[in-house]
Order: sequence, then C-alpha cells, then structure tokens
Amino acid sequence: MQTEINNLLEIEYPIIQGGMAWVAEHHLAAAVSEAGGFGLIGAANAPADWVREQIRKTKELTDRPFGVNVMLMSPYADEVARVIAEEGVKAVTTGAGNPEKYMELWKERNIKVIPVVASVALAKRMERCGADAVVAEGCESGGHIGESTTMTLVPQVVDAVDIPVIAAGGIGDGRGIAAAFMLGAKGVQMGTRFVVTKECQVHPAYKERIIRAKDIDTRVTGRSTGHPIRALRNDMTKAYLQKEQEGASTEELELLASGALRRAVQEGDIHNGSLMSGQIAGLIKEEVSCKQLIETLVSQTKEVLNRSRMYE
Ligand code: TUI
Repeated sequence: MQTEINNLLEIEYPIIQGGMAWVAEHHLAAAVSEAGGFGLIGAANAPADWVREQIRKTKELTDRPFGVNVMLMSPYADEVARVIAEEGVKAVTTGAGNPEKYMELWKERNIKVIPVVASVALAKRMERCGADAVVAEGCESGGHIGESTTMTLVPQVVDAVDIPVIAAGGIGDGRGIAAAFMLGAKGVQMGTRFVVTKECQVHPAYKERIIRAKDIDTRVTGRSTGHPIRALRNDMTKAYLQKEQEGASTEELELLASGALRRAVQEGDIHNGSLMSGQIAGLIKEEVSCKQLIETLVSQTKEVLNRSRMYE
C-alpha cells in the first residue's frame, strides 16, 4: 500500500483517521499514528487553547506524524489556524468550508494542507490555491455532509485535479479501501470505524450503539437549514425531523441540536444525544485496538486486490 500519500505524510499506510468533532482527541490520534496510519485531532468548535494542549499531548505519546482538522464554521477557526502554525504539525485537514485564507500561513510553515471537499468545484479551487491533496468525502459519511455519494464523487474529483485524492465516506474495511483505490483514490479517510476502537475515548454506550446499528439506521437532519448532519436514528433525530417537517425556525432547530454531540460522546446519552455516524456503522461488529484495526485493514485490502486479478 504505497502511494503518494505515504510520502506526503511520511506514514506507513495511506489510512487517515477522520477529524471527528468531540471524538478525535490526542489518545486516538496518537494510537492511529503509532499504528502506521495518520491520526488527526478534531478541533471542531473547541477553543484554540484546547487544540494547543491536544497537539502537545499527542507529541508526548508519539514521535510519528499526525495532524489537526479545522472545522471552518467554528467561531475559533482563525485562532486555531494560528495555533496550528505555531505548534507545528505534519498536516491540516479542513471541513465544512473553504480554507483559502489560511493556506499561506500553513504552507509557509511547511504544514501540508488537505481540504475535505464534497464537490468537484471546491476540489479544483483548492488545487489552484496550493492544496497538497484533497479528501473527497461522500454523503455516506457521518456528521456534516454534501450531496454526492463516494462512488460518484471520487472518480469525478480524480479526473478534475492532478493532486492526490483521498476517498472518504462509507469505508469500513479492506473491501472499501480496495474499492476506493479502484476509483482512483490514493488513500482513504475513515471516521466511524475508528470510533469503535479501544483507544477512542467516547462513551461505551456510543460504541455499542454503532455495533448494534443496522444498515438503514442513519438519518440526515438539518437539510432545511442547509447544514445536513448524518447520525444514528434515535429520539433526537426523530424530534428534529418532525420539527423540520413542521417548518420550525433555524433557531428552534439549533436549540434542539445544541450540545447534543457532547451529550452523546461524553455522557453516553444515546436517546437525546447526536450519535454522528456514517452509513457503514452496520458493518462494524467489534471493538479492536487501532493497531489491530489497521493491520486487519491492510491485510484485507491486499487480499481483495490480489483476488481482483482473477478478472484479468
Ligand atoms: O466537516 C465535515 N464533517 C463534520 S464537521 C462537524 S462539526 C459540526 N457540528 C454541528 C454542525 C455543523 C458541523 C461534523 N461533521 N466533513 C467535511 C465536509 N465538508 N463535508 C462537507 C463539507 C463541505 C461542504 C460545503 C465543504 C465545503 C463546503 O462549501 C464551501 C464553499 O465555500 O464552497
């Protein structure tokens, strides 16, 4: 599994852990990087000081490269962008917006920039302003999503840009990774699968809900507000979708969602919390360590790619 992404990020396997809000903290990021993948700290809506502390704690746990994901809708995005430049990490990924205004700041510190995109247009624009790679994220993903599926988005982005493309959305095992390579991706980003690992600090009830999830158990809320979010269905998604149907205001909907992700991650409130998760949850059957997971993913991928030779 040697691609341009291994060289770009100086990692063993081109497997990147998603920068999940409230979930991707230093224990998880360090464990993924130690296992030969690329760990990310998810800055989400956290203040810049929290991000600084997480970067320092990750460096205490691993000498291997890791990165930070900047959620561009965060009120702290400017400060977080500066802290990342000051502290120094291998790479930044960004989500939920256009990171153009930070590109120079990061690039002059030799931090690789990998925007997460959900469209060909943004991918092309990111390439023009100097992105080192892009993550093309399909709407099978958990959390904030775009319109296109991974199957349709990845090959279109691959054809539109010359920089390496990393596929995300709906990937949970070696078959998914091999399929992403077939679509022209040079690496994968996986989120939901990494939630159900020993090093991931989310409440056990959240992990158990993912393990129990069936194929059709996610729902997308927030389409009416322009901020669609995929999560496992529960009382919270039911109430939200009901309110959306009744034409509730953005303010009312925001109130319902406010703090919901924290309630799920920290308190294990699986009924009224927001259990952000991708559609691949139904495939995830057990909690393993990050090392076990990455070793299994690599051997599965090799097996699938070898087997595909029979079609020659
Ligand atoms: O960002 C994500 N996934 C996320 S962020 C998040 S935290 C959050 N919590 C509550 C409300 C909102 C966010 C949870 N999950 N994935 C990357 C991603 N980016 N998916 C889609 C996009 C995207 C969408 C539109 C990127 C850019 C864009 O348009 C930007 C532009 O200016 O064209």
